[in-house]
Amino acid sequence: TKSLRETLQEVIPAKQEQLKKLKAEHSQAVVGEVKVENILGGMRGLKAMLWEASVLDPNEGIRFHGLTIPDCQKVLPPAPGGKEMTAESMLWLLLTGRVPSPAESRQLSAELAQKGELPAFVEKLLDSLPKTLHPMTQLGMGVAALNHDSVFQAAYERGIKKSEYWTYMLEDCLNLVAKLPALAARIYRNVYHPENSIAPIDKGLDLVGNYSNMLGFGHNESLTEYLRLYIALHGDHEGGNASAHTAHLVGSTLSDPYISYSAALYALAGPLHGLANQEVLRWQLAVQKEIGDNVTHENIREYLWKTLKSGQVVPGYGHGVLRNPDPRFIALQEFCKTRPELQASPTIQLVQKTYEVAPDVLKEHGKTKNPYPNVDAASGCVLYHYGLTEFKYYTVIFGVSRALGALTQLVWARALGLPLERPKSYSMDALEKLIKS
Ligand code: NMX
Ligand code: MLT
Repeated sequence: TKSLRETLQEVIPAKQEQLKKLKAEHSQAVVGEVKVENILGGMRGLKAMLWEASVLDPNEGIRFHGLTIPDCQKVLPPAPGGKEMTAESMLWLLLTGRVPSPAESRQLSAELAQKGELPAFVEKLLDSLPKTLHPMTQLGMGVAALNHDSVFQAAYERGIKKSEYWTYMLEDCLNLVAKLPALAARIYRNVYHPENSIAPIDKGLDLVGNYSNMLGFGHNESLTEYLRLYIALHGDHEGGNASAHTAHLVGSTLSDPYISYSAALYALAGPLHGLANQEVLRWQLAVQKEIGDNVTHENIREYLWKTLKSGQVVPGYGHGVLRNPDPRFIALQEFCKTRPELQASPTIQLVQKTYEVAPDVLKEHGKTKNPYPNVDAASGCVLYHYGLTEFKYYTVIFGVSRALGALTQLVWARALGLPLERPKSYSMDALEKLIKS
């Protein structure tokens, strides 16, 4: 059994070599063009970023180091007694490009559990926040405050060689991943269940097992397994999505991973990005409130049109890159199919029925390039069914997960010595001049 650090030490030199070769032999190769529509259209489709851990195909969906979601479900080790891949297995794959053995994955679980407690001042900070402050705002604040103990920042101040950056970065990143469950669970407790105490970290459990325990759902094995799948699946979605890209941009200034990831969380907190899972539940509850539990396809069709005609987007549908149903949505649906109690749930049935109607409505509406569901269309409904009904909290769970990919890239960006990100911008006047020239 190798440690994560030893494995990374092993794989980094080859990647550094690959980058050197790319620079030396292909720096001037053309891989695309920049059109005015890219500049005006949120850089959609522009090939402009290096991102190691995953690549998104518009039709097929995400691959993590070449592995599809079903591949990962087959090969990544689950928690002892469970079936779903753990966050640790996914993190190991994202960081190293290798599938960990069960022993390696468990070793990482033990390390994270060891590091999982929060500093007292962060607990105090969270406890002092008003309950009415959105849980995502609180999460970003807690993550930023953890930079008090950043080893990267301290080492940078001391003066270290560029070649050593990644080792300090890795320590901070593991520390942050380890502390996210305690941070996120404390926010849940403070905002929704102040009467409860938070379970202590169990050193024998995986990261998500502990998270579920701390949220107060540890007794519900089905929900815990769902959370494992959810957190592994949301871990990375290549580099261009708003949260991952933000972490990468801020990290490129050599900010430490805590403040880089805090910034990313505030990108995730927007309704066009991660907050959509909260919005999906809000939308579903509004449908159920208006129509009751026996919602027909026709009812949904009407409600979809009502949403669209009032100028709002249908949350959970559409995507900046994907042009097919999101395989993460499919994986979450498959999870539901394995459990009869979920199949019987009106919330989960509504997700399925909406999926049967919405693509045609969106096609007829004619605006979105992708009329199919993204992951957010399904992710909240299982949580809701099992009693985690506080939907303003859902994006926090996404935030615990996205750290896996965003922090992986920060380690790789420092290992590869990637530069400060600084694209060129133009005013409309300057752009017109450029077009004429
Ligand atoms: N409902 C209604 N209209 C939509 C939708 C939708 N679900 N998706 C796209 N459109 C509209 C979009 O607003 C735009 O209209 P306009 O020309 O008036 O500005 C037009 O269709 C073209 O947009 P696209 O090029 O298809 O989509 P884009 O790449 O700009 O945006 C999303 C992608 C995901 C922001 C967009 O599809 C959306 O707003 N979806 C709903 C929110 C959502 O589910 N977000 C979650 C994404 C996944 N995540 O977890 O981050
Ligand atoms: C994500 O997981 O980040 C979302 O699907 C958005 C994206 O990829 O643009």
